[in-house]
Amino acid sequence: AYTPRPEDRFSFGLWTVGWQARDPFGDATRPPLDPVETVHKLAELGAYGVTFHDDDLLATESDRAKAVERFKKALEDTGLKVPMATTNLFTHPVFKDGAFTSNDRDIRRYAIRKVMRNIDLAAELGAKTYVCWGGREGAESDAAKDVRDALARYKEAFDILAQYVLDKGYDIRFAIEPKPNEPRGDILLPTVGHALAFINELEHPELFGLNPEVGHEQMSNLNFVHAVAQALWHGKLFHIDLNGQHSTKYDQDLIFGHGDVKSAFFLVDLLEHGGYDGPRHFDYKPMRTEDPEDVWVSAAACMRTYLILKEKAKKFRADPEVQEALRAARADQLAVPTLAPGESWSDLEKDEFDLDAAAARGYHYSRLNQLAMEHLLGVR
Ligand code: GLT
Ligand code: MN
Ligand code: MN
Ligand code: MN
Repeated sequence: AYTPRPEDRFSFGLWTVGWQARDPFGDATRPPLDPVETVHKLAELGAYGVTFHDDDLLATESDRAKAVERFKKALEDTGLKVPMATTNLFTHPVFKDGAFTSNDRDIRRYAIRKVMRNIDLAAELGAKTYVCWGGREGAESDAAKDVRDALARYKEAFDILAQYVLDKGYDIRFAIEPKPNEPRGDILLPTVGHALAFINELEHPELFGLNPEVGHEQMSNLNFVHAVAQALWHGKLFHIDLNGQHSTKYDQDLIFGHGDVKSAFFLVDLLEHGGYDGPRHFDYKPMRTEDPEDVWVSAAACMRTYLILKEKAKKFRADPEVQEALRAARADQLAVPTLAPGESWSDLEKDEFDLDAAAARGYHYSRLNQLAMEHLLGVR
């Protein structure tokens, strides 16, 4: 029952399983991984798709044309899809002060060119979503740049890229990925909320949505389930990066569910019952302690955990006691508009209301929450 199938729409970035585990204190602990091998392994494990940065394709073959040919052949041989692609605007030293928001104009122009070039490949491979994670767009000092100018340049870059996609006739939408810090001291568009507000200022807001990542909101001590729910409510959940994180420390990129498991449970419940039909994309990093075989164990774990939580969420929703507890909490009443059809503010003045009785009513959330815990702990 927990065997992943392509219908489950699981996808992985080449940079996830391919991470060589270099960190600020130590060298790589694993050899480079050939993208062709990744495609075959992911297909064997039951994944649906693979995603990539322009530069990821060059992991073991420096000739771009050759690398693309080999990658395409692997996709054909396995049937794996490319639902999303993205650009590396953070590794090369040229991006040390940002890409779209670098103080240097020629660097900003180069960055936009680099994205355009990879959008062509993304379109060719059938990707519908183009992720933009601005990891280097930020600063360590408030003296470094005027944030208002930086946001104006950020907007300018996205307006240019939207026009590029429209002029080329590509069926691609952009998904902005927020993150509060790391690698920059402070990153622009740090949370889902900041990004949602920013999108409203763009020339083509309809082409822009979100790619929220579990750990990135949790690094800000925010509730990821709430962030995703709000993105859904705005019609902006274009894509999602699933992983695990233990609260407010460095970006851990753990296996999905290996951080805050209760949040992971409610997240899967939301994704499965909230109308999200996009890929379930894992953006995790196999731990530095792991060898090349462990990497595939960790990839399989992400998918298996998702499927386990999916089944638990389904049982939770179907449990008559849970349904009863939800009614007792009046959770269903929240979906009822506060004014009846045809009513206006003047009708509120006619209400008879027993303030003390209303204040005395309990919501019985302890029982509801315990039922969720028991489903999660496997005793129901
Ligand atoms: C990088 C980052 C991720 C982003 C990737 C997309 S790159 O690994 O840490 O969160 O999703 O650019
Ligand atoms: Mn991360
Ligand atoms: Mn990451
Ligand atoms: Mn991510």
